[in-house]
Amino acid sequence: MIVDCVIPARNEAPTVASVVTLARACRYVREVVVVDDGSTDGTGDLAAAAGAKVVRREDSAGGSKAHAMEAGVLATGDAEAVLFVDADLLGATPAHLDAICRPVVERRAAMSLGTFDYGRLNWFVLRLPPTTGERIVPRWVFDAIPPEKRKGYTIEIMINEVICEARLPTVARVMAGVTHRTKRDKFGLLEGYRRTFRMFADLWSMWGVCRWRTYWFYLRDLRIER
Ligand SMILES: Nc1nc2c(ncn2[C@@H]2O[C@H](COP(=O)(O)OP(=O)(O)O)[C@@H](O)[C@H]2O)c(=O)[nH]1
Ligand SMILES: [Mg+2]
Repeated sequence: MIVDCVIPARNEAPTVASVVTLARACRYVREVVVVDDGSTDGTGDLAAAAGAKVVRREDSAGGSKAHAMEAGVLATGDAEAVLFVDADLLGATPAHLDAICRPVVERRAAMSLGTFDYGRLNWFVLRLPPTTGERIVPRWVFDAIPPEKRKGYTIEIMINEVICEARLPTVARVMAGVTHRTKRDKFGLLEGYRRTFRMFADLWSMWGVCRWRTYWFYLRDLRIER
């Protein structure tokens, strides 16, 4: 199975190079594509220097994480599956990404994902509707999301919807020791919380749009691996 890695990145200079290096070291990944939305901190150049193919969306006024992922999937050409990884990961190793890929490459699952390590809360986090950016899906899954549903931070919920409404199995695991630079780290306390609030408001807007049964199918067909 040909797997390419897509990394959406906007102003992620402190971490993007290490994430590209990490993704290139994943044994299942053929090519690493970074989609940079007009970063002002050299993110694109750092990604290219680390060995990524960089897609630049210069005029990204209407851009979002979802649009960046869409451009990344397009740039992967003939990849059969896409591993999405956020550009702000801390503490991840190639083994974490290998473990995420394996269930899909071995065709034991249609979607496989890793969640951040929340310690004692992991049991609970693993059973929430997943919003994690670290996941692998067959390319057709992304293509099946209607264009009007590819926006902002709700894109992960839309991926879940395609998988779960097709009654396909997911494997989830905790990425031990992995976290990310939070919006507070990136933007400071006030702006960080403002952006986090906006993201949760986006996700909240899915209430009534997404059906409860989708979550039920998710839990029913979920396998948690260590
Ligand atoms: N290219 C691009 N990447 C984005 C955009 N918004 C978010 N990202 C990237 O998507 C990933 C996840 O976003 P982040 O803000 O960290 O969300 P969080 O992890 O849920 O707090 C990071 O690598 C961001 O740089 C965007 O508009 N364009
Ligand atoms: Mg993040």
